[in-house]
Amino acid sequence: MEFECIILEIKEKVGLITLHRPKALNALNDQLMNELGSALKSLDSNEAIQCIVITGSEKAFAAGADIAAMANYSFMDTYKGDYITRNWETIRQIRKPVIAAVAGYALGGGCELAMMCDFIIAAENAKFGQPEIKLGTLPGAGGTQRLPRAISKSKAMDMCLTARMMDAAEAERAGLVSRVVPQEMLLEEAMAAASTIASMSLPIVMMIKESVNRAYETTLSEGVHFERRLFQASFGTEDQKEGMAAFLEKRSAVFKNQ
Ligand code: CO8
Repeated sequence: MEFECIILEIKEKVGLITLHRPKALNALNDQLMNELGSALKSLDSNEAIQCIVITGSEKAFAAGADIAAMANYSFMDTYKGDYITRNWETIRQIRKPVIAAVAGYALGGGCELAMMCDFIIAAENAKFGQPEIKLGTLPGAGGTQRLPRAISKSKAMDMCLTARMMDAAEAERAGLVSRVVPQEMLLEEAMAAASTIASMSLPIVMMIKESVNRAYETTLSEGVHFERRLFQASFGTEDQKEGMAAFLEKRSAVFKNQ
């Protein structure tokens, strides 16, 4: 598939997706979300790929859903036609880790897209916000649900109700992002993190992603039970034998994804 709104590159075992609608600060329209979904699915099913990075430009990761595209929708358009929302859940089906490398604005749907990734590495100029209230609407891709889980109810309410932006330092303090790096280091840092993950056993990586995500969907005791089963399952892999043997033999493990 030819892409117009994203750039897809393969760098060794890492798939790099760059959101690319520079004139609209990477506003997320239907075409972009279609292309993103299709690129993510193709990377997920590509056995040579072990980790995925999504990034934007220096000025904007994404300034939100495309306001021009949705301004005139009626309730029936959005409800019956499922316009706007229909392409947004694909990323949740991806089993390999997805890192968001965010510089500049991550607003509205842009902030929500970053939060749907497994973790966020931010450049010092990153700004996160849910300004939908200023447009007479509210976050529609999980902002009101994922923000409270990520940064507490108080800060989530503050951001969603006042539309104020959070800078990278505050986002790191609040736990929204895992690390903040100088802007010129952003892609290097994200790709290095992705390469580190890609050097591990892919089935184990996928089990860890599944298990951490379960923490958001269930009770502590169910989550711990789920984790225990996956931990036990890891002893059925060749990679566990290799990882532990390599430690005992004081050498680097060579994982076969088996
Ligand atoms: N949609 C469409 N176009 C946009 C958007 C957007 N979200 N953001 C910026 N643009 C366009 C501008 O219209 C402008 O285009 P043009 O040059 O043709 O006039 C161009 O990008 C550059 O923008 P600015 O001139 O405004 O640049 P500034 O540097 O002055 O300002 C800002 C940057 C602060 C980021 C400003 O552009 C802004 O406030 N943008 C809108 C931010 C916003 O409100 N985002 C939330 C959108 S609503 C949303 O995301 C709902 C999510 C629901 C998802 C549901 C799916 C399940």
